[in-house]
Amino acid sequence: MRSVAAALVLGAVIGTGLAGSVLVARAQTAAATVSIDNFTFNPQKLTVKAGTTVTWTNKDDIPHGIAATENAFKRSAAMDTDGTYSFTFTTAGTYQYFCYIHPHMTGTIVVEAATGSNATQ
Ligand SMILES: [Cu+2]
Repeated sequence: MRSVAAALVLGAVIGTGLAGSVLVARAQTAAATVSIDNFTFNPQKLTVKAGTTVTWTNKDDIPHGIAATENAFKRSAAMDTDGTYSFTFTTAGTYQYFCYIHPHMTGTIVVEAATGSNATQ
């Protein structure tokens, strides 16, 4: 009887763990990318839902770095060729950013509030 009870407890723990993993995986599926090519952010303006992780990739042969106007989000380290920087936007709003090495390079991330429709997109 003890072993049956232990198995039931173990099953419940495993089941709970799996459910937790699925929830975590779903929460992390929202992702978007911005490439940096020829001193230009592409797309220059990106609209995402709150909770989306945006990843910038430097496709140029010279370093670039991401910094938000008024430090609205954490700045990147300098990215060499094929270097990446990711930030997860959890708060709705419009985020202007620029390359702190070449400040004439600018871009915008628009973060919309996450809604129920987010689940089906
Ligand atoms: Cu740059």
